[in-house]
This record gives sequence, C-alpha cells and structure tokens, in this order.
Amino acid sequence: MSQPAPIFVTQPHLPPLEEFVPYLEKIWSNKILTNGGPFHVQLEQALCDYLGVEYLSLFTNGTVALVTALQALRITGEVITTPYSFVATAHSLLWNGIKPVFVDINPVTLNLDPARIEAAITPQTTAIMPVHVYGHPCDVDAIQDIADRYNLKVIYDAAHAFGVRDAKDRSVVLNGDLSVLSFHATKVFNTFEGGAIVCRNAKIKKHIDHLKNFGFVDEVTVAAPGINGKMSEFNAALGMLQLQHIDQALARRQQIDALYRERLQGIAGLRCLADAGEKRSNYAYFPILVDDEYPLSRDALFQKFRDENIYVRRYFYPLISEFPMYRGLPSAHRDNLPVATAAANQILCLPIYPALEREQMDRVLELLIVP
Ligand code: T4K
Repeated sequence: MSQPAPIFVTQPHLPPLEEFVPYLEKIWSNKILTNGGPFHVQLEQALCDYLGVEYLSLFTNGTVALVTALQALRITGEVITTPYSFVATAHSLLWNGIKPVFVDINPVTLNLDPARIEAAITPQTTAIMPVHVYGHPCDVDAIQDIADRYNLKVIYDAAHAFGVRDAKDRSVVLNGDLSVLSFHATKVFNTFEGGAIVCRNAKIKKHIDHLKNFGFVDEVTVAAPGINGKMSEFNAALGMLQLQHIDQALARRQQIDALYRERLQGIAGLRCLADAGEKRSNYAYFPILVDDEYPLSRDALFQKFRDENIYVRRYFYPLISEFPMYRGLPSAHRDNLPVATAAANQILCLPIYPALEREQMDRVLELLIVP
C-alpha cells in the first residue's frame, strides 16, 4: 500500500502560475532586474498601503534587514533580546559585534517578558530586540515604557507578524524605532526570499535605502559601509501578485486555527497558546505545548509524527542561548531562562497553511487524540 503524501509544517502559498506570466513578461521586456526597479517601487507602496504604514524599505531577506536595522541606528554594546526565537535574531547582533543579553519570556505569550528587562540593563545596554513570536504581538507599551525611561532603542523582529494589529488596532510594525519583516517562503506573505524594514520617517528610510545599496548616495558618493540588501524585480513582482491573494490565504489560516482549537479542546496534557484574537494574529503557526500529563513526551510525539511522514517542527528548540556561539554568555545560563527552557522542551508546531486539506488535518489530529 502506498504511503500518504508527507505533510510539512508549512507549504508556501503560491498563486496560479499563469497569473505570474504577465509580470515576468514585463521584466523581460523592460530588462530592469534589480536596483530599485518599477516592481520594487510598486511593492514598497502597496505594502505601505496594506500594512497601514508610511515608510517601508524592501530587502533581500529578513536576516540582512535585521543586520541593516542595527547598522541604521548605530547600535553597539549590549542588546536585550529573547532566546526563544529563530537563530537569525541573535545572529544579527553578533554580525554587528553586539553582545546579546538574553532575558526570559512570558509563560503565556512566549514573548520577551517586560517584567524581566530592567534587571538586565547595564551601562552598555543600547537597545531591546523583542520578537513577536508566532506573530502574536509583544507587550509593546510596557517595552516602550522601559525604553523611554532608559533611553534605549527598540528594534522589533517582526519576521512572523505580517498583517498583525496591536491592542490599539494599529499595525504592529509601527511599534518601536524599527520593525523587521521576513517574506521567506515559509512565511504568511512570501516573495520566495525577502524582507523589509518599517521605519518612522523619510530621513531614516533614505539612510536605510543607502545602506542596502552599498552605502551609495549617488554615482560617486558612498556615505556608509553598506551592504547589498536589495530585493530583485522577480521577488518584488511576485510580492505584487501575492498581495492580491493574501486576504484569502489569511482567512483559510484562520479556519484551520479554529478547527484545531475546537478539536484539541479538552485533551489532557495538550495546551494551545491563547488565541490572540482576530487581526491580532495572522495564524502563521499553530504551536501546542505538551505537558507532563500527556501520555507521550514531546519528543516521543514528535517522533511518532515523523514515523507517519508528518513533519511537525519544534520551533523554537533548542533555544538560541544553547547554540555554541551563545552558550558561554552569562545570560545564556538555563537558571536565567526557566520559562524559555520549559517552553522549548514542550513546544510542537502543527502543520498550518492555506492548502492544508481537511483530511490531512484529520491525520494530524488522530495522532494527537489517540496517543
Ligand atoms: N527572525 C525570525 C523570528 C525568524 O523566524 C526568521 C526566519 C528570521 C528572523 C529570518 O528571516 P529570513 O532571513 O529567513 O527572511 C525556516 C525559514 O527558513 C526561516 O525563514 C524562518 N524564520 C524559520 C522559522 O523557519 P527552517 O530551517 O525551519 O526551514 P525549512 O527549510 O526546514 O522549511 C520548513 C518546512 O517548510 C519544510 O519542512 C518544508 C516547507 N518548505 C520550505 C521551503 C523553504 C516548503 O514546502 N518549500 C520551501 O521552499 O527555517
């Protein structure tokens, strides 16, 4: 008997191929492939409109955008951040010669815990880099309050948070000094690879635009040691097309989220993260926590899924603070990070993506319900 097709934690949302052809024809005919071409200009504006922001700069990916965001604000010394994220968050600090200082997370949201930030501030601290994990908004007001009192910058890693709104019903990426988005293939809105920095005024956008183009201000002037962070016309054109399908994709994600929640209710030992509420989530991930009460350990459950060709993921295990380049830091010690350590050992992200079929969800749920 043939095995059912594998199910991955995510599958990129792709528009019908024929819809992309006219975009490609335009690129082929005008022969502008990159360096701020027409699709790049259009996508920056379209994303500003969609997200409800004024200033956005496209990037080749989220990681280069994070590295550049830190450069743009000339962040040095120490930056307070979360160990419970994808490794790119802390790597962006190391690439800038900045020391990450890990602070524990809130047990309900799994985001950086504002109540623990102040104790980690030293004279070297210059900024806070929180992450809206799984697209759920951080406690942005509490974080801004601390930043204001200690004169710190705030750079949000908003890689997961496309289209999310905060408690005041503002685009979540308007918080902090800068917010960084990822448009990687695995994200809610994807341009294959891509990313963006959302900033607050035209002056900083101009500076960021220079930085992503080697520091060039004009043909003969290089104002800063910039990098090549430019998004190509191919990716930008794809972004324009993806935007036409994004609302439909988000609605389907929301249905899947609701169905999982309903079916998982009352299973002893499995906990869903609190529903952040409509518009406050983009349903980018469906994380569950496997408690001691559940008959299987998290890793035994993970393996059980693998054996059935279902590739659930342990985002975020191991913690960033466990990787060799971070584990020697005093703040990386597990005693400093009990909540994050427990979450990393209990977390499992279930498949969620617009094309996930009901029958595939049933396969996933069956394995959870009958361990
Ligand atoms: N900050 C945060 C908080 C982030 O989560 C990320 C990225 C970043 C910063 C950096 O942004 P970027 O520089 O990436 O723009 C994936 C993604 O590569 C990464 O973008 C993402 N976070 C992270 C959470 O997940 P992996 O190593 O788990 O990806 P991979 O290749 O194992 O893909 C997961 C599953 O998705 C596969 O099992 C199958 C499916 N898949 C994947 C790709 C790439 C497809 O079906 N097609 C595809 O093309 O990191």
